[in-house]
Amino acid sequence: MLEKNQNIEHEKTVLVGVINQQQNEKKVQEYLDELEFLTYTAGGSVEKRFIQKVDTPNPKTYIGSGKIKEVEAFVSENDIGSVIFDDELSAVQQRNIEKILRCKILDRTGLILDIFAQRAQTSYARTQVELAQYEYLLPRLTGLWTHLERQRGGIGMRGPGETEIETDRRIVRDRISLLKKKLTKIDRQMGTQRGNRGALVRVALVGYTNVGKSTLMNVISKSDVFAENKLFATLDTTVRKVVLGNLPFLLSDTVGFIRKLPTQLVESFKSTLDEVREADLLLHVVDISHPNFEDHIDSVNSILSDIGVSEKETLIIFNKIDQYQVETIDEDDLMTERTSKHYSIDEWKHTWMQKMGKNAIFISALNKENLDEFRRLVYDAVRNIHVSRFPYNNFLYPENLDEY
Ligand SMILES: Nc1nc2c(ncn2[C@@H]2O[C@H](COP(=O)(O)OP(=O)(O)OP(=O)(O)O)[C@@H](O)[C@H]2O)c(=O)[nH]1
Ligand SMILES: [Mg+2]
Repeated sequence: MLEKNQNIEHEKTVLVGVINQQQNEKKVQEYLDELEFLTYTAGGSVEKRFIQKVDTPNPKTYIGSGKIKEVEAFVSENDIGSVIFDDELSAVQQRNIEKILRCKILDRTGLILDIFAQRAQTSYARTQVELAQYEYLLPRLTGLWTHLERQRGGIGMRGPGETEIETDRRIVRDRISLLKKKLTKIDRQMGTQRGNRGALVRVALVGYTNVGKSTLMNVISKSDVFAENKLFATLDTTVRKVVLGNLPFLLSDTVGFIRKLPTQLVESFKSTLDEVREADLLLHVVDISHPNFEDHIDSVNSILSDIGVSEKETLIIFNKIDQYQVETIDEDDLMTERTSKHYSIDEWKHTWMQKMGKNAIFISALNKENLDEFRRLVYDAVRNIHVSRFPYNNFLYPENLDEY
């Protein structure tokens, strides 16, 4: 499904998902599609998916014992390096499964943490990720992976190494409190920096990972932020001064969100997310060409409310309209029910205009479609905030961006 880089040897993996009351087969497949993209981002290739209907997870092995045997046969016949579960495993389950399958066992959280570790560029991002990894490890310190010494390295093995894991919880706790102190200090510095930025209106790009936030940042601020078709391309926040007409404001691009973003990450990325928390205006970017974009909107909104910013003024930016594909129903097909999957872009526009009024817009950052309209919308919103703050200089900024 995903293009694979021929030059890199991908670690072979297997994915495991379960069907239960909360998630039917279709949902599980969608979640596994995303897990596959995460795996690919981490440097793995997916050889097979195992799905089982599980009403109550087996306390020992999460999935049933018959299914585990099936997975085991596949793992040993196909030289699999990691088995990745979409759902969170307890320490006990992880250890038991590992004993049976004799390869690395990861869950979604562990995989996301691994990608973050791989992607963290600055020492600040690295410190934040390291803290999150230790907090994830602490309850799992049960001699995990100690018999896997021969297979060290690869997915799930970046970051805190085995020596710490084997020795003592206390060392990990000490390390956690040290990292926390270090972060508190950096947080304070970052807070001061943000305070020094003066009275400029602050706008933050937010959204699910891979929706095009950095691409949009680049086209509107003429900057050069790293963007690519993998998950979590951006970990560090970039802030740029943007001028529309002659109205200056600050635009920040930050880490993307994902379903079940590990809570450890949300906590340790506090300062990165402060940029969002302290913004005057949010641009919620959505990839409308993604089949699950509505779920993505919900995930983002729920993370926003977790970090305490649900009431902020928000424009919703539907990106990638160039890539949007509508599902069609054949004329003679009388069985398929027409759902939102069959909406045209115009129908989506109509739907969202009704929900959000003028605060929704449809663009392509890549093909630069509708960007003037986008600039006008952002200008209006920023101008309103600016003028309400500094009523005495509103004459500086015409009501309409076109009047420049
Ligand atoms: N077809 C199409 N692709 C786009 C558009 N905008 C961005 N992309 C592509 O989408 C991929 C992700 O873009 P990014 O800008 O890195 O996305 P992001 O939201 O910053 O992602 P993270 O930093 O990983 O959260 C890249 O391959 C972009 O080229 C668009 O309007 N149309
Ligand atoms: Mg980005």
